[in-house]
Amino acid sequence: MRSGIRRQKEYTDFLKSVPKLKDLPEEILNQVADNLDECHYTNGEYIIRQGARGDTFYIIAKGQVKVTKKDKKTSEEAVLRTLQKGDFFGERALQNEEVRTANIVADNKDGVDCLCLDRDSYTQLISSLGEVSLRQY
Ligand code: 6J7
Repeated sequence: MRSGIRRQKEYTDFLKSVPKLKDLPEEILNQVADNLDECHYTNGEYIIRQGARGDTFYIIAKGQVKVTKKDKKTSEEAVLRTLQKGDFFGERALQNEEVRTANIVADNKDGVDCLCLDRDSYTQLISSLGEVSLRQY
């Protein structure tokens, strides 16, 4: 089993490879790393469902996901983009306690691994980073 210290170093190194997070102060990166959980999803699984309440922020550690959104008129799901390792998602519903604004679907035959952060840790450690919280699509 990985020791806590080794895992924290592994996570901190990974966070430093994420362009929009890498400039956070080392102390904050360490606190983020301390609060991350590993989550695994199988191919095709909905990680986030549009319209649901959500309390988690995600960073992709392995695989890719599709971002999809339901068309109000046709109810069909359109793919908006795909995200890869090092990309993040799920910040929108954490900004104003609102619901999820799109679907996130695992899109990798070997599954998708994410590092997940709860609402409190996101609010405390990351939400002040405009590049994350105010991201425009
Ligand atoms: Br990534 C991404 N691209 C989009 C987009 O074009 N529109 C919307 N509404 N959301 C997008 N997202 C991410 C964003 O992080 O999909 C997430 C769904 O849950 C969203 O945050 P969320 O609304 O919490």
